[in-house]
Amino acid sequence: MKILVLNGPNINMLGIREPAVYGKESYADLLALLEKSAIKFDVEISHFQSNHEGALVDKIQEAYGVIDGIVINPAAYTHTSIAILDALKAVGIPAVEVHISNVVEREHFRQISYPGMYCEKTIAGKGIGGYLLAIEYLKTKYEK
Ligand code: CA2
Repeated sequence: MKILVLNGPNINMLGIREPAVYGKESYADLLALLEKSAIKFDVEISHFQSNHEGALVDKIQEAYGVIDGIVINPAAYTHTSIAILDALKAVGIPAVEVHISNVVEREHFRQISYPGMYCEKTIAGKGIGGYLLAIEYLKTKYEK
């Protein structure tokens, strides 16, 4: 099974500030966790991070016919991006939304998720461990 892990703006800066909200782990730690998850769940994992909405949309489109499941943390685009929602709908690939922080307990402006309207499941507030849970969910449900 092929899983694509997508991360939006500033996720590459994890660990340098706001540890109380996002934890102490860095983006490199997250990539190491993805490698471990690939072995643990016997899946092929590719990953992509961008600070640009269109680049994320391009990557979702490229996944069409190639990728079996998407794990996406759209970061701030969560709360604004109908373009990412439309791209997910266009490719029709099963997707799980991940948030490192517990967005439901945060500011009012973080309470809407456009990509989440497509995603089968949202995992929030579990730190970078949420990515592992999302991969496990996709593997269990869509194993090939
Ligand atoms: O909790 C999450 O995973 C978020 O998607 C993270 C986004 C935020 O805009 C979402 O509302 C929730 C922020 C990405 C990381 O931002 C940083 C802020 C300070 C230091 C390092 C990264």
